Amino acid sequence: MQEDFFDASDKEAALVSNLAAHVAQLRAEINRHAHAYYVLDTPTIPDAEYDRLFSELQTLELQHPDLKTPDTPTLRVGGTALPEFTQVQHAVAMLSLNNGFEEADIIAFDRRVKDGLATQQPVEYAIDLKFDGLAINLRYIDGVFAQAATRGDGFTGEDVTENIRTIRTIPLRLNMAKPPAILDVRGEVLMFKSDFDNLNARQRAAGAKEFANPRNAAAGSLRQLNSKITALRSLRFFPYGIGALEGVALPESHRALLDWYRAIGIPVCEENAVVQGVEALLEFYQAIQIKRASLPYEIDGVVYKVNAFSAQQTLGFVSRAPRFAIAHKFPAQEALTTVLDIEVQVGRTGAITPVARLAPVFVGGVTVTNATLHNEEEIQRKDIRIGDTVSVRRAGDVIPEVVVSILDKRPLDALTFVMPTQCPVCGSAIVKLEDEAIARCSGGWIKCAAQRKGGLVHFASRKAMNIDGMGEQLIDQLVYRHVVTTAADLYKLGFVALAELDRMGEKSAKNILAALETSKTTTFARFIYALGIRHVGEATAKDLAARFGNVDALVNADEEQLLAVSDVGPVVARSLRNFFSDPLNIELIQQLIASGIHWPEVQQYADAVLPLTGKTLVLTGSLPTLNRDQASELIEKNGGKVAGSVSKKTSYVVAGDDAGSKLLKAQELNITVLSEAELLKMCSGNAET
Ligand code: D41
Repeated sequence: MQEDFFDASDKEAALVSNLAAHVAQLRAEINRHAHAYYVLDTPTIPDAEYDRLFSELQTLELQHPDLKTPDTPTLRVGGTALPEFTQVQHAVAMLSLNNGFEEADIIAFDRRVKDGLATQQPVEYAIDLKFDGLAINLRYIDGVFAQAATRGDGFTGEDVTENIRTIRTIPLRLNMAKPPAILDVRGEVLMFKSDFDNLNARQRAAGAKEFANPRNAAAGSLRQLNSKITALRSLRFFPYGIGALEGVALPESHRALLDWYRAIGIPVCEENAVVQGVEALLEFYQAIQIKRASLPYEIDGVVYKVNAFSAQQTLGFVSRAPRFAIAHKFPAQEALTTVLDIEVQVGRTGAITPVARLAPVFVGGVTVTNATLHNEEEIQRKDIRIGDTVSVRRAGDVIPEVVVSILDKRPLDALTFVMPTQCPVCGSAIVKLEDEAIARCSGGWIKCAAQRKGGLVHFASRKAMNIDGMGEQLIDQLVYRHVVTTAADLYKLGFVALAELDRMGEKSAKNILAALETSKTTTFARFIYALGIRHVGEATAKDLAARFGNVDALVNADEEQLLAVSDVGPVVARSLRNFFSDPLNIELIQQLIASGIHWPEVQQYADAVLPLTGKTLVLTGSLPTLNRDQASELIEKNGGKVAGSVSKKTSYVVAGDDAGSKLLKAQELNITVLSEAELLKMCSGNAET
């Protein structure tokens, strides 16, 4: 036997070296899977198998501490808490960046660059996104991650090595045969929007404080003395520059540097560009602003850098900022202002929404004077008081909201908001059901003008009765002048009453009357939806129309019959019964129909079993002749339902050209895929769309 050739100590040595090889192999395997999972977003093995490999490595390292290496992935889960952060001197100072806001600032920057380089030719610039995160220096010694430090004041930062080690996309060892003796990678640590939302959901569930925005969450996570907490926070890193470098030649340009980073295993943000001249900078700025909301992370601008390092060197620095780079910032999305008052608004269903009246503040490109506070609980949770200085946020077309109250700035006489007990519009009692966060005015539309107004706006809206020109402002006047009380009154409006209103000429009055007339020809589904019954949205209205076919059948349906409709659960059924058992609502319906509202007779599921009755279809790609609306209408006319995504409940997927992931999902789930021709054939005889 082989063993006879070894003495005892040889045997031990062989076992240890086998073990070392095994541990190294295990580590390499884990790194490979982790890279696929965290960097490439394409997992290569099931999570459970990964966990098994990981805990095997942990166990082996625990039993044989000498086999532990500084780049082992097990260190990524965090370790013991630090008493405090230690200071780190940066080998090369971390500069700051000058900011520009206007095009003129950028044109002036380009002018200075051209002057500095003594050229009239368009300059080659590299463009990066400006991440709203924290600047960090990563130090690699002989290719192994050795230290990470915050920017601090640019000269001295804090040692956050163990926290940074938990960031899965940062390689612990560079992917290169001959690594530099020293490499300082500079970049931004940030949190993706989705990770931020998940974190806040977890904080909420744990009763812990939520973070105001991804930047605060990233900063808070990085400043944890206990890296185990940081490890749970899904931070990311994107490089944007370089500090010290020893033992390897510096790439020639910013772009070449990023390409090199990518090659040695440091993921680079792919939203970047190299362009010639200042016009192209401004074009990129415009284009990225449009894309901004759909990016998975938050940015607060873009950064322009002269691409060639030689030119960067020629330009040099002014005080601590480079002359070769400038940040082109977006208008602020968040700004500070004071809460002048907190009032409540009454919606269509009586929902009472507290609204902060604010000292006017310019944010996200507009002046904001109001911000929603959602509900009473939200005000308590965020501890917002009248008189407080608050941070207000407005992103894109989103309704402005109060993010956080700045407690340091709270005046002594700040007032706590008290939810009124009576509706500010009609004086009826405000009630709050136990299971709802929302308080409501109990007046209903009869007593409460705000609810009447909301109900009428809904009634006239595009997806309901689609009364062209009957908008909020017009309805506001009609309601507050008591010209109109119910939806039926709209159809009694005459020329004189309309022409008397503010901002209403003869022509507009005529147009409104014509629009009212046109709206009378409608569908049963639209009519049901227009009634504004709580919990009855467009889809439920369509189901109800198809199931009951006419007003009498719907109004007289009992709870059991209502529950038989797909999508109608106990809450919706009860809401429908409530609505139809109120004689005033029945009178309203009768008046509306008497005024001439009508619709083509509905084919009912119950009477005729249609070709697609009970089937759910999903559309994907572009069909040869039908557009999306036409295809949906065809399917619904034939008793089918159209859903937005493919699931086990999908009966058929109708696929056209350029069908995407829905088609793949259908194939995965073994769902029959139809062409447009096959769909038309199934519906033949019922295809009059
Ligand atoms: O995304 C960023 N926040 C960002 C910051 C970026 N994309 N590029 C940057 N480039 C530089 C130079 C030009 C000095 C290499 C920066 C910063 N600096 C920077 N961030 C904080 C201070 C300086």
